[in-house]
Amino acid sequence: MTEFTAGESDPNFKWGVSTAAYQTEGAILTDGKGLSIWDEFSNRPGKIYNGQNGNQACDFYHRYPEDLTIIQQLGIPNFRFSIAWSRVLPQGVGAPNQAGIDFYDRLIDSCLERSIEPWITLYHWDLPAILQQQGGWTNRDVIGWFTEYVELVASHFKDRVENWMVLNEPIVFTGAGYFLGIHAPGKRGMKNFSSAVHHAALCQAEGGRVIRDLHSSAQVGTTFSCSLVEPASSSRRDVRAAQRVDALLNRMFIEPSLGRGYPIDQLPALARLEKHMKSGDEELLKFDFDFIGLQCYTREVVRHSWSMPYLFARQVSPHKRGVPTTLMGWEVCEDSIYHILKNFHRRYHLKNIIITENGAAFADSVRCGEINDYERQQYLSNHIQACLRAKQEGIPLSGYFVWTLTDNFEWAEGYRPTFGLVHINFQTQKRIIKQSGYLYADLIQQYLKQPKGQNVNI
Ligand code: IFM
Repeated sequence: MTEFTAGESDPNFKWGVSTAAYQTEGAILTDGKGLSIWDEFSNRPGKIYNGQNGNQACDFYHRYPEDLTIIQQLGIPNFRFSIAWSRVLPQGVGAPNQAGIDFYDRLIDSCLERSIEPWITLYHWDLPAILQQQGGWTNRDVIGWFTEYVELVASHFKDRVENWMVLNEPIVFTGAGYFLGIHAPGKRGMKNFSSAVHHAALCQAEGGRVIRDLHSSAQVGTTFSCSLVEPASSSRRDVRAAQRVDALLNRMFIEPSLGRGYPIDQLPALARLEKHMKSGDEELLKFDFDFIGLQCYTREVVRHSWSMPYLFARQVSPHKRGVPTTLMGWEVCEDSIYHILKNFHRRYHLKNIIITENGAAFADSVRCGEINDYERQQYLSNHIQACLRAKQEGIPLSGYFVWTLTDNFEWAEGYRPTFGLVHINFQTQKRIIKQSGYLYADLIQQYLKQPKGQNVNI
């Protein structure tokens, strides 16, 4: 195990693990569930690595008691999962599906019985397919659809759930799903993207208001993917390119919620968003979140490029730079998470930050029934250490969640990149806890058992 100084202990620090409905649940048509855009997209030929799909995934729908028992066994106190909108509202709006609500009731109760705190993400990319037939996120009516969904879920679970996140990584589901077409629903182009972005930003704030109105003591947050963006050289053109990419990846969704509007000065192409603005929208985009969830995995190095429309920037790939990477091709760079925490705090003076996802996909091999995933252990301890260093230096960081509990369906990449603390044999659904799972358990134990305010060495 890696030794490091974790700074002053904080008994209220939230250690957790994160998952998402489509990546784990399976049971896509069970007990009255409606189809989502991901159910449809991943069953279209040529969309997902090796023709894979999430139809069964980790079968979490049926196996959640076993998975929660693993969380309990590892002593992980917090579990973040998402609700599949189409499981509770198969038509997106209208008649709720009682069996779907019952599933989340059982899941939440089972967490609480095991003293695991549930954290709900309302939207982790699986829009009901029927709503996509009406334009999905490009249709401003999505605000009304989303409000109805959030009201249903928040009013039903508010008696047992304190921690809520509205959206998961809106730049990813709008960028990959409505600009690049590589994620569901497979739409492309600036027109789709700009409308989807503005409506998602409005829903981000509206969802927050709905939860807070229904559940005054709730901790309401939302999550953003983010990466340290650095220029490939100190030339003015590369520095400007890095600023544009930073605006797109790190600023576009948080700034309107803080009342700063979209960062159009940094990325002029975002002026397209103004076409979708109606009077009063600046106000509607604002919401004072109780916490901001940051999800940081890597660093981006970029240079100026005329051939990339709108952004005029392109990534210098980690392979070209000769740096270590994960199975996603992402650079391993714990400085990124440290600087992201520092930069977000310096820029926005946030009152409460939680790392709601961080983790790594590496190839695992089962030997004598065990998985000694050395690279993931290194990755996690280095990243956790970087986070705790930032906290020690005054960043209001109150939690850290590993992505993810079990290996699962990694979107367009299928089951190839394995991020889990727990391995799954997808033929048999047998679970094996990896060494990284035990390392994380150990680290949490060491950290939490230190007397308050005392320096910890983990
Ligand atoms: O698997 C995803 C998750 O759904 C959102 N954040 C990044 C993870 C790894 O790619």
